[in-house]
Amino acid sequence: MVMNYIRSLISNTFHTPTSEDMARAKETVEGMIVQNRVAVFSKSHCPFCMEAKRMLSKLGQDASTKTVELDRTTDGSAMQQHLATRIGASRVTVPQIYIDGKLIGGCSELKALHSAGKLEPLLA
Ligand SMILES: N[C@@H](CCC(=O)N[C@@H](CS)C(=O)NCC(=O)O)C(=O)O
Repeated sequence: MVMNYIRSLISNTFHTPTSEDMARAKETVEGMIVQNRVAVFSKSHCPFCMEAKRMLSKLGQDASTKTVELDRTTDGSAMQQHLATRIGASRVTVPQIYIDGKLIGGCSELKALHSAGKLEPLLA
């Protein structure tokens, strides 16, 4: 557990993703988005991510939500790069939240949808 965390930390900090890393990351990200009602690309230390995950949990979405902590995953850095590439951006922040394959945005966008009463219908 601790070794895995140290390995992913070193990998994400010092390792520039190869094309093989990027191909694997793409497959993982696209699979996660397609196979889960709610997909959350998160980092374990990120307060915005914690808030978004808490909100989804309060809305009863634990069973339908797949979360990956990019800072605790060997391909996390490559996955974050792919998340940017797939929306034509040079970089993205975390969390990146997808519902039914559609990008919702980050925590601010999730909260805005919730405040407008538009989140629950998406999750129904
Ligand atoms: N407005 C965004 C802010 C998210 C944000 O600033 N996240 C930080 C982590 S707490 C981030 O992604 N920093 C760059 C990174 O970790 O790559 C939201 O509400 O989700």
